[in-house]
This record gives sequence, C-alpha cells and structure tokens, in this order.
Amino acid sequence: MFKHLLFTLLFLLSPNLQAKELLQIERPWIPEAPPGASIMAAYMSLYNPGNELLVIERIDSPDFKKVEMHLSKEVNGIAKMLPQKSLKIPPKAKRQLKPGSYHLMLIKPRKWFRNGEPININLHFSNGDKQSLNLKVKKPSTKKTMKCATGKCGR
Ligand SMILES: [Cu+2]
Repeated sequence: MFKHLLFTLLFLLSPNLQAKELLQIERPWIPEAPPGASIMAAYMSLYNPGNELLVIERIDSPDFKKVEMHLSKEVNGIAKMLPQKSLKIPPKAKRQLKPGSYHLMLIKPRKWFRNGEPININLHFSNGDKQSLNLKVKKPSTKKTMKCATGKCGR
C-alpha cells in the first residue's frame, strides 16, 4: 500500500514520466492537393491550456522537406504570404490557423498524400519542449473544388 502511494507520488512529481500535452489541437485540416503539387497548407486551431506563453520556434516533418509558418496579408492590394519566425500562443488563448490568415506551409512532400493519409508534424517550442501531431489529409468538398475549377472560388 505504502509502496504504491510512493510510486504514485513520484509519478505525479516527475514531469518526465507524464505525457505532456502542450497545445490542444482543434479542427485540424490539411486539404488534399493535386498530384505533383509542391506545397500543401495546414490549418487548425491551437489552444494553450497552460499558464505560460508558448512560442513555436520551429516546425519540421518527416513527410516534408520544410515546414514554414506563414501569415496571409494584403499588402498594397496584393495578397502576400509573409513567413513568420515564430507563433506565439498566450496562456488560456487560442490561435486560429485558417485560410487568409496564419497557416502552416508544407513544402515539398515526399509523396502525393491522398485523402485519409496520415501526416506527422513536430512543433518545437522556445522552452525546449516538442509536440508531435498526427494529422490526416482531407479531400476538399467536391462542390468547392468544382466552383474553384470554374474560377468562382470563394463565392
Ligand atoms: Cu503560405
């Protein structure tokens, strides 16, 4: 009994033994890209449940040559994607990665990722922590794809 209690206490006190979840990922979306596409985008909502500011300093993936953090912004009437050095998520706050705003740019996939296939992304934080995400590619709805094909995307 005492031994069991001691073990429980040690477990609770040792941060290394606990599976750390740094950010809560909501509604992840990696749209399927056409075959041969050299970039894909990843969208999701990042929630920081902790009491300290979390700063994502670097992102990598075994499935892509490079992962960049971007911000889509209109500069002098021209839509641009500005690379971001970091993504800050304040305590108890949410950062939305969505079309037309912050997003992840997945560059040079190692193969054509189709609907339902898994993609791994590693977030590296300024405090040395690392969080691995297992996400899935999702086919954009046919309706939207057809609209885009006829040049009426976004309407
Ligand atoms: Cu981008």
